[in-house]
Amino acid sequence: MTDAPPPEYKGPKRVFSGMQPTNGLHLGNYLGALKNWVALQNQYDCIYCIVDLHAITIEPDPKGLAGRCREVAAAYMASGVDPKKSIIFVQSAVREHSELAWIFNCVARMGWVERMTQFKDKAGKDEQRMSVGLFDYPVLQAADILLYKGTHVPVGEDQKQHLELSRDIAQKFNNDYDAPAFFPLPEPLIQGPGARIMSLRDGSKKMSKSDPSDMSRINMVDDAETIMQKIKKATTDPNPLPESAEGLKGRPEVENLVGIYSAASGRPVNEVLSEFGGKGFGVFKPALAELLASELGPIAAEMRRWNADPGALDAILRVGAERARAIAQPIMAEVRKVVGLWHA
Ligand code: AQP
Repeated sequence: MTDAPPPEYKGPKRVFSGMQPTNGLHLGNYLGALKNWVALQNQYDCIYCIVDLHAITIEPDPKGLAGRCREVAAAYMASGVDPKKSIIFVQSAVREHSELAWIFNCVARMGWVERMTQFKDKAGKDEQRMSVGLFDYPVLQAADILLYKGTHVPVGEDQKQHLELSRDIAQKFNNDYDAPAFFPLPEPLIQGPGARIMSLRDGSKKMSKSDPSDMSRINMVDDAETIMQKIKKATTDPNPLPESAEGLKGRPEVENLVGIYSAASGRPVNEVLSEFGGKGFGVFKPALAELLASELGPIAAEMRRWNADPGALDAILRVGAERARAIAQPIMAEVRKVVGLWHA
């Protein structure tokens, strides 16, 4: 006898994703996530969160945290996330995220969470000195998504393993509580050459906010001159660009720059190489820097405009939180019943 497949989730399709308000956002955040978020708004109901509870897993920043949340909201909107179409809000404004995370802590297994490579990467040799919150980060992430019964999650490739954990948690919750298809199994939406943008200094490391070297990343607010300097100094090799994608194998830094060009221009890698193949970096790097400056320049200007008006940002985030609560609270009430928690 074979097991019957689990029943299908029949609820509405809903996109959920978020970013941490830690340091400034960079090109990886933009090409890997934000640019796709904007495109998805016309296809789905989208909820875009600023995950401040995640940000406190590394170090406290009580004076700067609220300001950083505003900056991330400004980056979302400057990139084209439209608060009339999508819900934009700050995670801690909806208390149910923490409540569902606790319930999921009791569903997730230690072995599952211990396998998460991002914790190992972030903790390095200092695992024992990391916060329990950093270890538990992917469980809170599962709660973020499933609190809204999110079905689709646009993220960069680095988040793929966390998404698989969210699916495992949803499945085990549905099984343990005999609540077939209560939670959907959220699908990652990981798209195109922007899904994995690497450090400009080391093609084996992802571009990251926490890299100590600012030369390793393009920040969304960098001006044209800074972008040019960083791209010119980006690690490459002495050979010209290859004529096709095959020739990028074993050249991770070159592959990264070509991938960035492709993601920013919307042109496939082979098309980029048919223009630049056989040419040296003296030609390609300035063209790439100009392309990035023309894409990021207007976004940075719009971010500055939003950042100068914190009252307007707060108003949008307040409305976003109300809309988010209106979805989350009834789902959390159902969860409490399913789990059998006291609700007299
Ligand atoms: N290098 C990247 N390439 C493609 N996508 C990326 N993302 C992050 N880095 C890259 C995507 O951006 C979204 C938000 O990420 P986050 O701010 O929540 O945290 P993160 O992934 O931890 O980003 P960083 O820059 O690496 O921050 P630190 O250094 O603080 O850990 C996610 O969708 C992610 O996939």
